[in-house]
Amino acid sequence: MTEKMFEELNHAIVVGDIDEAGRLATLGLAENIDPLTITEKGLIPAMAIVSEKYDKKEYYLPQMLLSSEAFYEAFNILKTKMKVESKGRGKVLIGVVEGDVHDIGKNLVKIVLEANGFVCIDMGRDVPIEDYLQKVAEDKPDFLMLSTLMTPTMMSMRRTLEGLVEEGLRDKVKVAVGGGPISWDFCKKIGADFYGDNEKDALKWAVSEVKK
Ligand code: B12
Repeated sequence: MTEKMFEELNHAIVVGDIDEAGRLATLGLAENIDPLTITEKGLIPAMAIVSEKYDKKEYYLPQMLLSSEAFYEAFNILKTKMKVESKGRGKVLIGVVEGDVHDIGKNLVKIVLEANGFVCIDMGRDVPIEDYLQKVAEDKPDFLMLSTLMTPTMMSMRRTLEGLVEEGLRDKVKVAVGGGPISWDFCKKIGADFYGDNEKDALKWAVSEVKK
């Protein structure tokens, strides 16, 4: 897949052309391009453009929805060919916090971790705090990774951390947080261990923690 085709894939997602996004993803795979590379070059930049357009009020909810659907059309095709390495590097419980349905970022973090030997238990999106607490207690993951893209739902993140402390689970799991409104400052305030800007940060941190 040439740079031009990555551009075309980004364009298909930006304009919400679901069929074209699927076609180009399939084409990329047929050309033996690594699905993670296609995701990084052909899909992620598109969502940054969509965000910009929304901020500038060029896009509204319907356009965002179409772009997300086009993103997932391509992503789901690529996902089938992504290598899940079973190096057993560690177990990650990952999800989007209660009240938030934005899951594209979380899914990217998950796929990159899986491709690098981590086992991920995906809680999905808009997940009640109690579900996280129950899963941490039952499944004993090494890492809990929480995502949110909205300011109001930052509180769900804080309450999840508080819940871990109340249930005596906080020292049993390492916690990373991320998403648009999250920062190192907020991470420290709520007592999480790590804040990451993107999927590469999440992976780097998890790998470094495993080595300790
Ligand atoms: C696509 C989108 C949608 C799609 C979501 C589809 C889906 N399945 O995810 C749809 C159309 C459904 C949607 C709905 C809404 N949206 Co919206 N949406 C966006 C948009 C344009 C892009 C988000 C995205 O996918 N980015 C691409 C991915 C790759 O980036 P990312 O998510 O940031 O993830 C990366 C990093 O943050 C990091 N990361 C993420 N999680 C984690 C976790 C860990 C542990 C780590 C280490 C790292 C990490 O790594 C990821 C990969 O690089 C953003 C704009 C923006 N600036 O974010 C608005 C945005 C998030 N939405 C917004 C809003 C307000 C809404 C709605 C409330 C709109 C409405 N009026 O109904 C609803 C939400 C309903 C709800 N209860 O959740 C606001 C939130 C404002 C705020 N600060 O509170 C934003 C910021 C737009 C804006 N500028 O106002 N949205």
